[in-house]
Amino acid sequence: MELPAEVIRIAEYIRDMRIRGAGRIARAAVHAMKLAAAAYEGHDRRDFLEYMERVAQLLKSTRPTAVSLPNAVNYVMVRVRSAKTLKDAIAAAVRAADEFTSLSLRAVETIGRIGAGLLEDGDVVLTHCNSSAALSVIKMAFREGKRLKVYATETRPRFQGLISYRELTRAGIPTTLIPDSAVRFFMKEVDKVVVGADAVAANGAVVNKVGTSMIALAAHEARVRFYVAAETYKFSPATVLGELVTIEERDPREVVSSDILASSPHLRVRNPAFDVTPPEYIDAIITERGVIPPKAAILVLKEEYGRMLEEELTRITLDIEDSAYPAQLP
Ligand code: RUB
Repeated sequence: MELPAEVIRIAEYIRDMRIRGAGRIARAAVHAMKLAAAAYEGHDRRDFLEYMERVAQLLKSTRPTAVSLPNAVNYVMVRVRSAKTLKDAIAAAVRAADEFTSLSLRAVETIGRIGAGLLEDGDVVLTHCNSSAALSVIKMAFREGKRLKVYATETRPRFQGLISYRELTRAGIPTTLIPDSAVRFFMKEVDKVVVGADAVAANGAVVNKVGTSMIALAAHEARVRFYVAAETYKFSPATVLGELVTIEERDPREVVSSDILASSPHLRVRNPAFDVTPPEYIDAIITERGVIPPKAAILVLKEEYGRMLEEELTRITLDIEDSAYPAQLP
């Protein structure tokens, strides 16, 4: 069966960033899976599984960095695969998608409540890009009566800082937009930095919008606290096994116009969308389970994906045994 047009459209919207931000991407993906399951017209469980695997693949292929995306898709697929009948598998997809969406929205809200405790009355906060989790912290602290001022970086080349500026201003928070390159200039006025995450690695390193690691360096130099707000479904199980998070490189036309590119045949442009901030530059990660030091990321992963990781390790061990030993046996 062909994939429904609406599912293909959601995948396109994620790829071209009309739907963006790690949390929103994850929720849009499970919504697409729910639509796909409800639109299935066949009569065979195996055929349905194969169809849902194609949906999962399409969604996972849209953007490579936000780990929330494969984690969300896998959340649904694990439940779909374990259903015994076609009817149960369809119902499992719909239920899992709804479950994920509500746990995700609740997590962002809880992060706001927990993180607000880290901000104090009178704080000047700097944020980068546009993160629902980071803004949830700032907005909640403001709602609690803390008088805050925010610097929002413009976030070249896609200017997501403008979205943050609008969202914070709408909430009544005095916000100033600054060029990314002015971060160090303003850092002496800043009390705390709060950013989001696309992925958190097992060693506590955080992958977020490109520029985040430079902000962390500037904060470190000025002894300004640097907080990351991240739901636990942004923690990457694959990094426990040593895998690196893929950094997306986007079209050079996001950096310079097609006209300039066409008239400058020797101009080379690179456009990484994310960078990695080492755990040493992060004071704490605010999750819906509580505030943790970055080095405790491995514990969150163990708690969240313990069984899955054990299965993966067993699979790898078996693969190694299968492939390596027979060659050496007589
Ligand atoms: C968005 C970005 C955000 C994280 C966290 O990048 O880096 O900081 O995704 O966002 P892009 P949230 O605009 O390229 O998707 O807290 O909303 O999940």
